[in-house]
Amino acid sequence: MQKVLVWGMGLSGRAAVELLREKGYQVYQGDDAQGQDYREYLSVVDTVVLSPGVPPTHSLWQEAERKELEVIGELELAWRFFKGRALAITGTDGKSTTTRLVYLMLRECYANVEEGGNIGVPFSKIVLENPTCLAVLEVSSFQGKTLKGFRPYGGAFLNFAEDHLDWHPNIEDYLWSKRNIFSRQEEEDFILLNAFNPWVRETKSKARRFLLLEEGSHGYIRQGKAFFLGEELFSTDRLKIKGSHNLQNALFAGAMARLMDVPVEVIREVLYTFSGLPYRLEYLGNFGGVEVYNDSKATTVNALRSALESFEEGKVVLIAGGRDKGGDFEGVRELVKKKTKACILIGESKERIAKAWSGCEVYLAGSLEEAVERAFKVASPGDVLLFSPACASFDMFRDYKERGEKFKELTNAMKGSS
Ligand code: UMA
Repeated sequence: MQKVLVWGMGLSGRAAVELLREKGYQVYQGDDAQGQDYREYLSVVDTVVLSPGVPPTHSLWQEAERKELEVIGELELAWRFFKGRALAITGTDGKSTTTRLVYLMLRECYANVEEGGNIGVPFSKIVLENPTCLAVLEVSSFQGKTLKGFRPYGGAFLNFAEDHLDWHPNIEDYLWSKRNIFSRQEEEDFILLNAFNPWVRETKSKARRFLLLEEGSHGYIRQGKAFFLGEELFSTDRLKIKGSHNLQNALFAGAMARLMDVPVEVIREVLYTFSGLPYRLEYLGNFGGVEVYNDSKATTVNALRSALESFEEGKVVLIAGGRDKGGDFEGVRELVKKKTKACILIGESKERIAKAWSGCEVYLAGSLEEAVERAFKVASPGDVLLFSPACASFDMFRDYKERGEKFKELTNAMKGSS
């Protein structure tokens, strides 16, 4: 690696450029949104560093491989300059919450811990500023696909379900990209796997394997108590975060922290005080008797399923829809029917979802604003207003955060007017 082209000037790309410059490499950079053409660089560089958003169908990726240039992602680039230990957390859902929990637990016991990767701070930025730290990394499948030397000391593969089929060519590629995160682990490393999910369970790694969730496996939850390696980790009724998926996240985080020698008391303290990440089934409050939850981060059908399972039957007024990522909406029809009183659908996918949820009380809305207004008309005191889109946000918003903020703003305005 001598002359490098970095493509995509978002968070990852900018951090990669800074890291490479600091290390003395000759760096070229570009971004499709700025109308730049990568072709002029391909005869000059030997390595291409892609931002995670750049898909495998991108002609740059394909042409670079045809020319036998090395193609890596920003996370792999950072790894090459990293001198500390990394913990990698992945899964279709729950990875940000688990990453944050592990970080909060480790921070109490280690002097030099950083949190980054898909959750927010690019790994390249961490490596530039603190290359010997213990890095708790959320790793996405986009980042996983381009890893070649990355070897996390500890790993957690939380769950796996269909997702991101607008980026990965097929589900096999999505699974391969997740498994690739752990494929270079050695015997002294460890990996935590979801025992119930066959795709996860069969992940190959030389590391010490710990299976979680199934009763009788290394860690599980029974009668309101979570256990790992025979030791009681926490009581489920003391957690502030809602839903069975969050119990699983808590178990994975606690088990990972325990394997890093964090005392059980510290694990409990963190779990019993953590109230969740913004936009992930975030409780916004009671608005005229209606409990409002902001789950804008739910970009998959699976995340919607987890959210719905957290509430009582027939009480939920659901707002969903956005850019379709190829999700199986038919697969949740019965659950939607059981849990919701009404569904208000928005975005590009609203007609498709309405068709998939035939038999449910469905309204179509032209904007999120119209949807929120309608939701408050339909909901009665004692009901739950849940915004859990099960779709990407890019048809109407910059990202799920902007979408979540807009929802917060709109519901607050309704509170003001009620
Ligand atoms: N771009 C191109 N060509 C493309 C695609 C993008 O030029 O084909 C350019 C865009 O014009 C833009 C830049 O690349 O200027 C954006 O790059 P990016 O989409 O890779 O985003 P970053 O800002 O670098 O943020 C990335 C992650 N984004 C994605 O994976 C899409 C962030 O995860 C992550 O927090 C950040 O790196 C730091 O590590 C976000 C995400 O949505 C939260 N992740 C997905 C998810 O969680 O579902 C995987």
